Amino acid sequence: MGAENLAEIRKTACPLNCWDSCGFKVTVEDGKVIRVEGDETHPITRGKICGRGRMLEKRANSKQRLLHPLKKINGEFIQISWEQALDEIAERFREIKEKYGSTAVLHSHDYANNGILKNLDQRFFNGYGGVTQVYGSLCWGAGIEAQKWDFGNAYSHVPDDLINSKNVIIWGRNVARTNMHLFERLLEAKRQGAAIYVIDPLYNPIAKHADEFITVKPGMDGILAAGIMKEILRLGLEDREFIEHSTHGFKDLVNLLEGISLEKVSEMTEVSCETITQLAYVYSSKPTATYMGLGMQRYKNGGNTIRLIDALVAISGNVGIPGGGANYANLQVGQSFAFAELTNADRKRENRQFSMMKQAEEILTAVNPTIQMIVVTCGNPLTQVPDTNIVKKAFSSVPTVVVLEQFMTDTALLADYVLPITTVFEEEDFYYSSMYHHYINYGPKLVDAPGEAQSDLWVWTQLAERLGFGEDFAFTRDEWLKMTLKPLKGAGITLEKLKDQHTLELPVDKVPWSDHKFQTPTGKFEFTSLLGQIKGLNGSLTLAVPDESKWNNPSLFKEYPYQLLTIHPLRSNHSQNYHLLGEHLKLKIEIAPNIAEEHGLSNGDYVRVWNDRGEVKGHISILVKAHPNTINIDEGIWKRFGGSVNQLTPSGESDNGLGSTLYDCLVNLEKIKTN
Ligand SMILES: Nc1nc2c(c(=O)[nH]1)N[C@H]1C(S)=C(S)[C@@H](COP(=O)(O)OP(=O)(O)OC[C@H]3O[C@@H](n4cnc5c(=O)[nH]c(N)nc54)[C@H](O)[C@@H]3O)O[C@H]1N2
Ligand SMILES: Nc1nc2c(c(=O)[nH]1)N[C@H]1C(S)=C(S)[C@@H](COP(=O)(O)OP(=O)(O)OC[C@H]3O[C@@H](n4cnc5c(=O)[nH]c(N)nc54)[C@H](O)[C@@H]3O)O[C@H]1N2
Ligand code: SF4
Ligand SMILES: [Mo]
Repeated sequence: MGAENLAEIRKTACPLNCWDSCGFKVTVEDGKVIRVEGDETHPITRGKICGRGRMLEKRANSKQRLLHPLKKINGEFIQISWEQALDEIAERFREIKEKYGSTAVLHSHDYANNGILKNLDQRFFNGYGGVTQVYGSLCWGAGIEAQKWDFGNAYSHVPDDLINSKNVIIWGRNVARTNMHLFERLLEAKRQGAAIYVIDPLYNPIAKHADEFITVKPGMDGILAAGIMKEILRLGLEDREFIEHSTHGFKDLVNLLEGISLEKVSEMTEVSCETITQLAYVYSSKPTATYMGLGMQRYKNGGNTIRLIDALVAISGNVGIPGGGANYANLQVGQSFAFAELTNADRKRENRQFSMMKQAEEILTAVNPTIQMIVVTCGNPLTQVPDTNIVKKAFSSVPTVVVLEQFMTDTALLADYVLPITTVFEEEDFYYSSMYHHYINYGPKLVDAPGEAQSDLWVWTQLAERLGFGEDFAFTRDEWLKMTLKPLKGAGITLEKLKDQHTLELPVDKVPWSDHKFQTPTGKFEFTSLLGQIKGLNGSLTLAVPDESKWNNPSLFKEYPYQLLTIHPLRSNHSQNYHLLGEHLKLKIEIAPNIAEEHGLSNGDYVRVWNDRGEVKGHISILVKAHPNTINIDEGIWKRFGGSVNQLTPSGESDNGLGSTLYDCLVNLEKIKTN
């Protein structure tokens, strides 16, 4: 019998934190995953996946996988048994709670795995009594909060609705790289006659397919939206009916727009007046869909940026109509599941929160209690959290650091205990993303984990037993999965059906807000936000600009004249694949042509990029059509390959407090003489 006959093809799903949440067809042979492909029956994936999805096979089978629990003794890791690791960590938990209180433990995490059961970490920490948690998001926090202020929630149209759009604006979303199935649908829409406009400081691959590419100065999209709104109002193209009946605070918006001239908008955004007027006509020639990305809200003024774009979508009458929408995220997806029950929210006794962005500063300054232990799950803060040098100092200052990981990352290297964790193919879960589409995917366990790797859930179960609340975890995988799906019973979604069909459509609103009933305090779309005011913040729209800019910080700008973007890498989800891409990786520094001219640089030249926070070195690549004075270095790079780029980035919080300011970053650059 040939080897092929032993191979079996199984369906599962991509666990990566990504817009697309794909369905997989995986070939399993001799107890190993040997190939990962796209499921052609999946309504979004339609047989195609990206390189990151295919690389999951390499991740799972890598020789670099962590196989045993490790403990650091005198600066060196030694292998210990699970028994010893769990006993010692449980003892630390007990001791810390007694001496300092449970919030002396910090749970530092991100969302590296979209499995629903990954949220059981919260159940563990709640059962323990409540730890210090991180709030806000490096990823999309400013924009989510902005849409909650405007609409009451952050909802997108379903992917199929794109077919109804006459115009599509891709505003700061690098779709060909980060959201491939939207990219494919855009090409289809274009073939069927839709016009595509791309607004971005970088000439990314979707820009190449656009009817028009509009290059904008980074961080200035809110001002651009204000200029387009000014033109819509001047030309009388606004949707009066919607504004009158379904919005709150329109007068405040008009006053704001009167405070800036079109010429000033053009000068600040570096977009011509003609283009701004043209965009006013595009928005009014309905239906126009706006697909916003997350890059453009990682600025101090990020909340206002998204709010002004929402306002533009609203006044042009594109809210709640097929083919329209202010599409940013789709929280309807995550809101479908029974989170409170899964995480046992009521069990929490103590509570303290650190900002996700400033977790390092907060660790260093915490009192009553100080941080005694950090537990890291589904995250790699040493490469992904801004201002790496402070993050390193903070994590090194804490007596016990426990990292649950698949690989020896920069963060794991700093740990006292490293616990080896399974990959997607080695445990059962279901996967979803609240970013783009509304289908959930089932992922069965396909192979055994190598070495002694165990699931996160197994670790929580073991620790809970040792700490006396084992009954909180006394459920089978089926019982957990059923628990999360309970609210969907009425819609006919059951675990049996999900296991059988592998992909199910959630009962979401396909064209959100079509009834014009918004989830805001006034029930209307709010130009002036009551929620913002209730939170003690400025609920009015403002014409804010980035923090690190010539307007807000002229002396800094004099020293550091270039804007640094650190966008998401093509071949890796954040930091996840760099160690698998080969040891000869070169850090690439992409620059706008004017910077190359000013410094006499050519492709391949070796340069240093720096600011007051840190520096990185790498090789020049000149980007055609990039906005002047703009630099990009892809994020996610490990220390050993010249990273992290977050050595340069600021740990600020966005205007509404919940997002990061990763791209609100000025730097300088110089050529390094290598001979
Ligand atoms: N290949 C790949 N795909 C991914 C990921 C990955 O790491 N790798 N990560 C996933 C995750 S977690 C996320 S959050 C998403 C993010 O998906 P995206 O939002 O598409 O990507 P980002 O890299 O966050 O943002 C980069 C885009 O924003 C643009 N941009 C930056 N600043 C500005 C600005 O001021 N104005 C405008 N108009 N545009 C701006 C950049 O030029 C770039 O086109 O991608 C997901 N998909
Ligand atoms: N400069 C800059 N920094 C950024 C960004 C940027 O654009 N620029 N983007 C930000 C964004 S959008 C995001 S979402 C964050 C992402 O930040 P992170 O989520 O921290 O980044 P990842 O590299 O995806 O992964 C974290 C780690 O989780 C591990 N992991 C994967 N699956 C599991 C699992 O099932 N269990 C456990 N215990 N571990 C697992 C992986 O091995 C990996 O080392 O980064 C942010 N940081
Ligand atoms: S990373 Fe995103 S696009 Fe790639 S396979 Fe996974 S879900 Fe699909
Ligand atoms: Mo993200």
